[in-house]
Amino acid sequence: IHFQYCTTVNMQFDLTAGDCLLQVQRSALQFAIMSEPIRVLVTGAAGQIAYSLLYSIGNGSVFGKDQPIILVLLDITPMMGVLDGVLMELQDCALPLLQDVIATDKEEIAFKDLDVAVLVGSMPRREGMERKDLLKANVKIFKSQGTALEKYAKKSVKVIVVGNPANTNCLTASKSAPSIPKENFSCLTRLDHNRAKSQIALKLGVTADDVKNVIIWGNHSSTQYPDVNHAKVKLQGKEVGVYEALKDDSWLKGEFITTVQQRGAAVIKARKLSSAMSAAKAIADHIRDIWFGTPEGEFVSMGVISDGNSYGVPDDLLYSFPVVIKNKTWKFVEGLPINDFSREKMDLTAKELTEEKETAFEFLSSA
Ligand code: NAX
Repeated sequence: IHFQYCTTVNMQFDLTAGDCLLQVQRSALQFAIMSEPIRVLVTGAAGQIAYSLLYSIGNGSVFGKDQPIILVLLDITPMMGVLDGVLMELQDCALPLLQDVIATDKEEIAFKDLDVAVLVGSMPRREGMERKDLLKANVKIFKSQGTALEKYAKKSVKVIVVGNPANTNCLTASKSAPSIPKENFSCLTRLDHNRAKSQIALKLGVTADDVKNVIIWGNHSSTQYPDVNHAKVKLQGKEVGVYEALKDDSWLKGEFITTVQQRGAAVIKARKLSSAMSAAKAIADHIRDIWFGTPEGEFVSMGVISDGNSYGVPDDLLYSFPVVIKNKTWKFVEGLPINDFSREKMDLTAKELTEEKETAFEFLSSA
């Protein structure tokens, strides 16, 4: 059935009264089905994470099967040839939801009228590069992209930062876009969250879906704290606490934590490339939850602005917390009891983020 063509002209002249009514009803249905397209930017679009991510966005797995999308791809000038190949492949996928795909190396084109910005591209750490040099290079990129968001994007834009150091890059972008609410910025710790879920599921011989409410606190770095004190697992149809189900405190307080913290490095060692498929899946999970909300009774981990949290994390840090999301707005999960073991680990990662922020801000004024 085609809903497109119910014009005033054919209603008046070409159709019988019955046909006309039917057409009008069909037209109304079309409006209900087809929403306005949203404009979604992915930076680092010629890179390996984007290569897995773009298909999920285009096929409706992120924003829904009835949400048309204008997809904007940004990368740096030397990568335009590669990006052209990605563009051709997206066209060849013949995805009905993709209304347009725009590939560019210009921020003023890329950031215009955005509903969603997924900032994946960043300066990678090269051999011999100091952490400070890496931060400096990224402050420059994320200040520039934050300024472009401020200038060109919708004020309602949702910004998801993936490029590392993700938390501090996200804070830099937010500071550079003061008219966009701070709450619209988040950084990806969902990959760490998914890794934690899977480690527990593997240990208990259940599926990842049977495990919920794990938490990643803090920085997306090796100081992150994967916490399962509040996590639940479904065993034989009943929900029980993970500590109670596993009865292996020394594993949970030792190897489990280091496995999750070091998982990225382990993937690089094995694959000679960093995580891409799992990173793209985590980005899709993160954005889908922002768009559609978290399931009742479940929370997820996300790097967000720490202002007003009740867990003793200093304000003005981009720190990963447990959050619930409704109507595209996140809220901290409140009132979880924190034991001494957790406190120490949460403070350690906050300290690292405070230091990263101070270093980044030294560069921010000069970038
Ligand atoms: P790739 O090196 O494959 O791709 C990065 C792309 O970004 C390249 O095409 C590069 O040209 C582009 N780029 C660099 N500067 C840019 C700029 N100023 N504007 C637009 N594009 C730019 O890296 P990939 O494996 O895709 O990883 C991308 C980023 O994700 C890295 O910073 C990586 O460390 C980070 N990750 C973050 C994760 C997280 O959980 N937060 C997990 C996965 C990943 O490690």
